Amino acid sequence: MAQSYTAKDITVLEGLEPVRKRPGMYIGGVGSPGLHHLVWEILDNAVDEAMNGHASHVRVTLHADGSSVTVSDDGRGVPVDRHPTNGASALEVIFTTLHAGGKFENRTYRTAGGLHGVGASVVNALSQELVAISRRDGFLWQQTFRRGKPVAPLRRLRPARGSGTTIRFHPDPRIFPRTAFDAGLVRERLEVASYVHGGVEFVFEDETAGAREVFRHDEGLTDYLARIVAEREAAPVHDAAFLLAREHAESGSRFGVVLQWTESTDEHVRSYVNGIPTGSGGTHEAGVRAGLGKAMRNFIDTHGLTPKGVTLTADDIREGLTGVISIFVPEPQFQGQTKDRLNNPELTQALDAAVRPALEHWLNHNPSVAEAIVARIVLAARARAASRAAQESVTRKSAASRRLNLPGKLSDCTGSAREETELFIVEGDSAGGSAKQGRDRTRQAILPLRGKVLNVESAPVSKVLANKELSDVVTALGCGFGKSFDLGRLRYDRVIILADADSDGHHIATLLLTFFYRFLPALVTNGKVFLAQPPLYRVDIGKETHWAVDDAHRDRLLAQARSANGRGARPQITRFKGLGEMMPRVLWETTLNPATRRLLRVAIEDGLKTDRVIADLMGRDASARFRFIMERADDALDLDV
Ligand code: TSJ
Repeated sequence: MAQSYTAKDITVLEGLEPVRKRPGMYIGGVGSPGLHHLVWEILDNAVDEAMNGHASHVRVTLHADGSSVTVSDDGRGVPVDRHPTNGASALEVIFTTLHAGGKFENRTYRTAGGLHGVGASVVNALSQELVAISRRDGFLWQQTFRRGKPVAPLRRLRPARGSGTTIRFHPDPRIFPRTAFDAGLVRERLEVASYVHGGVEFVFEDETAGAREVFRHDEGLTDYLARIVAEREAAPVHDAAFLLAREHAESGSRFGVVLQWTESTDEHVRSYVNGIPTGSGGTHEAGVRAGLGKAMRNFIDTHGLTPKGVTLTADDIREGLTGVISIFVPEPQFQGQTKDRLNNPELTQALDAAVRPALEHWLNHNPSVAEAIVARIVLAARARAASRAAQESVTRKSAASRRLNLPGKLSDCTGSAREETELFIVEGDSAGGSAKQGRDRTRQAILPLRGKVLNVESAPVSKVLANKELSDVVTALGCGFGKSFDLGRLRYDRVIILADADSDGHHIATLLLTFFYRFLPALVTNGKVFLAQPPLYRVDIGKETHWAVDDAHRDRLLAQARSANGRGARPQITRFKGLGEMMPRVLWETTLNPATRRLLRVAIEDGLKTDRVIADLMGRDASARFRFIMERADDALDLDV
């Protein structure tokens, strides 16, 4: 469609002062992205000319001065005819008028990055100097601008063959704090352009480094995909890639999709919008995925290719998929923190609707390829099922090994049956040591408590769980905690608190009882909790040894001895400072041995009342704690278990 361009197509809108006043409004900022935006803007014009079939070469030169760049193409040359009313050339209008209308605004593919209508005039406005050259109509035409203003009218220079446009500009240091271009960034952009605009030759000249590179890929996206697959060292599952390219003239959009399945376990799809990478994907990627998924499923289903017992997920279908999606749309909308996600909603449906039948058609016409891809997908599904099974078996194992996760300081009993087993929770390491040596190891376990036991009465659950001593108790018991409590998982028949017979010991016992009552009440109501009764005194009368659990008990023993043998041998009384002082044998005889010991079973008579009593005692009055353990425990007890 041969269209001719004349100056009358251009509508004059505005001067360039606003651009210099607020550059950020037009290029996003004056930092590096803004600076490079100038290059992309000019480059886009040349690429457009190439995409419209009028140019085949685009060249970008970073000059040795480090802060000027030239972009040129071998297209038709920017029009130079005079505007009928104001007498200015078309070229001058293009460079001096903001939002110049006419053909230029209808340029099919506007630059991305969320900035619209940014044109050559913006670049000109922000350039210290810009020189525009158009070769056209047998001559070379040139005009120079400073900060957006023409230095002189367009001049016709010497006669010249061929046609094309060459623009050199120096970003204005009054606008940009840094005017040096990033060669790597420009190079990358040109390389991608050479893939998404297959057949166009892009030359990158970096005079600052004395380097020159030519990028040209006649097969465009297909070449790009081959390179990605090779770089990733992913063996392709099939030879020829699936390629779909479409152009929609009315909406001014076009897209290319190229896909290939590989043996890699990842999915690797790159997408671009107007030649800009969309690293976070977006609506275009979603559309391709949807269409692809439906096409594969439909193909697999209609040919009955799913083996029995295998379910295919979307992830299975895309495992090993490598692809490139490139779309060009007039008004891209970007989203996200880094603006690298496309958000035009209409594109999902459009791409889905295009990819699905095309891919199905391709599969149906390439049966051996289709077979290889389906085999790959089934393999992915099987591998996933196998890995899930392995995962589950690991989880089961870890449930079984929970026994191995018992607290390190627990000396567990060695017997395998739970009947008649006991867990002694012992205050202090040395007492724990004596108990460990003195116990019946086949059925008695010892858990020494070292640190402070938290008063749980007013503590939040999180704090209770964070308390090492209490969490060790819960772990050793194995029956869970709070809502997840399960008496069936209790690892022992009885839980016995073994504390010193002094007031500190009572305090510890009280704290533990409070904890049980608050967080494992079923343990108490089921009669699983006991208090051991270690002796406070050893009373030796002649050859006999007696143990007294408290002062009254001692006095009774002494009275018995006096009445039994009159003057007799003088009784020897030893007061134990703590359990740790007791010989293991003694501890066994007096406290651990089920045949001779006395235990107090803890019971709850009245839940509500106990609740209040515990709250009262543990919440406030320290002296009452002692009473509680002595009185309550005593009251509520069956003795001699
Ligand atoms: F942006 C720019 F103006 F600075 C610029 C434009 C920069 C560069 C590097 C290239 C171009 C450019 C513009 N290359 N080719 C063109 N083509 C036209 O402007 C053009 C030529 C002829 C006709 C026609 O209808 O005859 C129409 C157009 C748009």
